[in-house]
Amino acid sequence: MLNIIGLGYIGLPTALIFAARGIEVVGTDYNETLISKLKKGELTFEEKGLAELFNEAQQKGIEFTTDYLKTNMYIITVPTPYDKVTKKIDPAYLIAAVNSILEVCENDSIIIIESTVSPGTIDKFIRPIISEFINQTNQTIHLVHAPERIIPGDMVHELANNSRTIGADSYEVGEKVAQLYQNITSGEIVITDIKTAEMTKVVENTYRAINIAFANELAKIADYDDMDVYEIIRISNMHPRVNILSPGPGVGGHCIPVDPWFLVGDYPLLTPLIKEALDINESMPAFVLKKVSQIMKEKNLNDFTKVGLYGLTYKANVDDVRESPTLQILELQEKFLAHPLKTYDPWVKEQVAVNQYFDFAEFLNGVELVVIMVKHDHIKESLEHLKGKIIFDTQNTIPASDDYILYKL
Ligand code: SAJ
Repeated sequence: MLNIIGLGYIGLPTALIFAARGIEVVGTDYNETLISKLKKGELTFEEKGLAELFNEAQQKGIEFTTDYLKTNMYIITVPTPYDKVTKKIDPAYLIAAVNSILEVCENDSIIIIESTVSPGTIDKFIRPIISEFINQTNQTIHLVHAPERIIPGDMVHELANNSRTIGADSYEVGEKVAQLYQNITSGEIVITDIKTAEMTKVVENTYRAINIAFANELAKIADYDDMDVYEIIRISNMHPRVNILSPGPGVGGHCIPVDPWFLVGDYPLLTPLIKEALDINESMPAFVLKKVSQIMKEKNLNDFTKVGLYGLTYKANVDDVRESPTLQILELQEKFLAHPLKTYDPWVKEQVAVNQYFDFAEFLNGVELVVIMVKHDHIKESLEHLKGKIIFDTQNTIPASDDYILYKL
């Protein structure tokens, strides 16, 4: 039996896919409300293909509980938050999960950590707990790091197809865990040591952060000298070895704006490129605000109540608002005691911003400048509602039209 600890954005889909593929799974979370929802068959967030996977997992008998189960195989998918000031990881949830597992697990258990951690975290915080337990009980416990790789918006497909990294202390244990993951993915499974596995995860997200930063810097150059950054990227990408990403209003989510800071924090003198890239990405919300104020001046719009931010999530077609560029803009405004701009997001049903609307027509009412922050499919399907408006499309998502005045990043 496989006990999966932490049923959030990563843990829930992971538990469901293992169960759907015929593994006996019990999902554990300390949040009673979440567990009672799951027991009733209600999903806790929206994700393509997740409802179907939930059905399959239920048919195969998946169980949910707030307890830790006695077994010999655990996967930990708890959050690993970071301190916003020091940028250091907070391993408290991870440590708590490991301690709770040790209270119930069988001898010779394997504890697989999927949560993202900074390189060295397992050696520094987790290994000492395990060593002490082994000394006291004479039992054997094996630690494994199998960093998650799935992208919100396409999680179910990626769970079933991505290649995986298994970091273990011995090849035998790595092989056993690789066999477990073979049940869910058709991708290649690579076995390495734990520290390398930790490092690859952070490196993968840092690679993406740097490439997004390059696109963002190009957007600033193009803006300064009146060029079309999208045309420049489109043409450059025709070169067989060039693949520039898209500029945007900032980088959100819990991974790409966060993980690279672990490297900057641990190796400050060796990471000038990474640090600069992160600073560029973090400067984008302020850049958008500056452009908004320029557009307002150009159009003689001197009333902020006539400006609305469309999109609160950190990217398109998900309901996740963590570190979203829109929330960053609102924080910036708050810092300067400015009245928060109107916001609307078709995917966000809970209140996350002060001046948030839940009805698109009400949001648009009185708004003359709509800033598209997120390229939800919804906005592309709602073009007729934008008639007569000024649009600042930070995501290059809607076509030029005589119906509205269009500005781009
Ligand atoms: N973004 C841009 N321009 C782009 C691509 C993305 O500005 O060209 C922005 C997005 O709008 C968003 C942010 O970057 O605000 C991050 O979005 P994303 O779709 O690139 O990635 P995440 O954060 O949803 O998921 C990433 C993935 N990592 C990589 O692609 C290397 C995913 O595979 C990881 O599992 C996930 O981080 C994680 O949990 O670490």
